[in-house]
Amino acid sequence: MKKRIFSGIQPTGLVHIGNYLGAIKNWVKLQNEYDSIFCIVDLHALTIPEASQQMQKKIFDLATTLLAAGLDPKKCVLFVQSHIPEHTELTWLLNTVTPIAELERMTQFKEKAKHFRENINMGLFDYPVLMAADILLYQTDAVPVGEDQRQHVELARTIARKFNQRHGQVFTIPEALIYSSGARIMSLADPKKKMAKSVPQSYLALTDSPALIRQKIKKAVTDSGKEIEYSPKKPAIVNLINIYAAFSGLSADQIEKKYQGQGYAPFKKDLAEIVIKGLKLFQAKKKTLEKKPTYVKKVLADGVHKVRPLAQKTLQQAKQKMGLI
Ligand code: AQP
Repeated sequence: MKKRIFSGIQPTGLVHIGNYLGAIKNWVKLQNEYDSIFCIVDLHALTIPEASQQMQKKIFDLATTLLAAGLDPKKCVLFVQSHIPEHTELTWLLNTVTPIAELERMTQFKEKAKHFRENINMGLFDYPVLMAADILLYQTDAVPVGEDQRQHVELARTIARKFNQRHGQVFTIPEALIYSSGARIMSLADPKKKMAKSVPQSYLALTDSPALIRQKIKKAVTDSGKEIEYSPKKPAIVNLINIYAAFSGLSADQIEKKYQGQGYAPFKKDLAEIVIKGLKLFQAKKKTLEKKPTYVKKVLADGVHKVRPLAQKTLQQAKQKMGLI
């Protein structure tokens, strides 16, 4: 029997190359080996102010992005989180075994609470428990994510263990599946922070035009000096080399050699062209899919049809163990 993977992505804005290299690119490969379930996590998105504006448009846009990037409905399942109500019901059950102290330690909560100071809502705090419910409902073996989500997957493991110990065995303990290449793509404006959808100057979107990609890469911050060096002293250049490596297939070492003694300008110029070329096919496929809303909606509806019985089965088991039925 194939092992199962589950992963999600929020319909919160333009998908960027961090999302692609850290998660989606791996999903496309893994769907050939694993029983694969991917989810557009609209309920998670609601924790951010204004997320509900044009939500249906954002969901459709994300679905076309994922399909154009290579998710194949014949090989994997894609669905929208809120279309399977078992996610929210299990969240409540899991809340009762989740220590508040664990949630208070979550880096993402601390960062988002700082960023959205006027909207530190309960959903933002409970975000990791909803994510645990997403993962545990499908008896997931592995969760392919970027490095920023490692802590949340760890918490899902803790919650599953606590539930199984207190109420009896129900949940598979999932593992994070994080690949070193592309796991943490940093902001183009500040290499100490991750590339993030909520910070427009930080990212290269998968849908950016060639002109915009050239402009953004030209403006991307660099470090002092002018050598192309893969060194901890040069975090901005390391980030650009990582992007170059991911799109070209060359190693950091090969890239360093190629640009020895040349300075930042020719390196950045080539990087822009490599990214433009790397996104060309994706962008054409996405345009075609945008003209097929009926097909895209059917893919999402079929996804619900395929996996809801699994979610219902796990929720029933959890409720039985907790004495609710
Ligand atoms: N910079 C990144 N490098 C590598 N992987 C990343 N991921 C996100 N940012 C990077 C991975 O992308 C997947 C989907 O992310 P998401 O949209 O569900 O979560 P997110 O972390 O909230 O996305 P953003 O872009 O960073 O948005 P905001 O601005 O809201 O924080 C996940 O697997 C994630 O690891």
